[in-house]
Amino acid sequence: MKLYIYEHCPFCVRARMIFGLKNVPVELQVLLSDDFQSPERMIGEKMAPILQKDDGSYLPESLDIVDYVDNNYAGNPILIGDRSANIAELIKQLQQYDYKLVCPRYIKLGLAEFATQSAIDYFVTSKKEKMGSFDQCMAQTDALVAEVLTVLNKLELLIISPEACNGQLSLDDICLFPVLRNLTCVKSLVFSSKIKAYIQSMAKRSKVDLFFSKAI
Ligand SMILES: N[C@@H](CCC(=O)N[C@@H](CS)C(=O)NCC(=O)O)C(=O)O
Repeated sequence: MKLYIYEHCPFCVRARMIFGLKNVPVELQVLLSDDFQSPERMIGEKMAPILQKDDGSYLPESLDIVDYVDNNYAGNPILIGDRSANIAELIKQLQQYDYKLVCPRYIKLGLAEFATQSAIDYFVTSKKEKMGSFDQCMAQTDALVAEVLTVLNKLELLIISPEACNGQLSLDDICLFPVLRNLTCVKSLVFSSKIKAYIQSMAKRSKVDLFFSKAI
């Protein structure tokens, strides 16, 4: 199977996780951020992730990909834990910081989807309407980090184990880890040891890289 992704995309990380967690081999192919043609040819719109199945057909939508792999590969499903409404609420709150805190950093991390200037230009222009200039967002880092920390303090109380936030792997891990992983590109954001342990354990088991070493 082949998975088309953007490295920065939290939805793509969801799809990558299930392959890592179940040890199912997959070829990763990073799309350029301004490549409309490839995704439109595969699924009729510009959107990632896209899974190309073994039969050559294409499956979009991160949670559909997770469900497909979990139910059809490498034995019994592993995402069998209950979900938590409290975790879901905190994920929603953390997702709001993807724009102002994390997007301006993505283009500086050397990610494959931003390998060309036109790919960077497309990304910056497409986000401008929702978030203003990237430089203005970077200047708000301290205030945004303080806000994120208040959410992370609540999350800390809910994480039961570094192996699975609710104690047993569930879709909450598939939705929570990608959001935390992307926050690892914010240099001044210091995670508590409990949350850091969760991030590092999930990264290892999912085989998804973190951004700590290139954080800005
Ligand atoms: N509901 C979709 C959302 C995927 C999504 O929003 N992907 C973004 C990247 S983070 C995308 O491809 N946006 C189009 C673009 O970048 O132009 C899923 O879960 O797969």
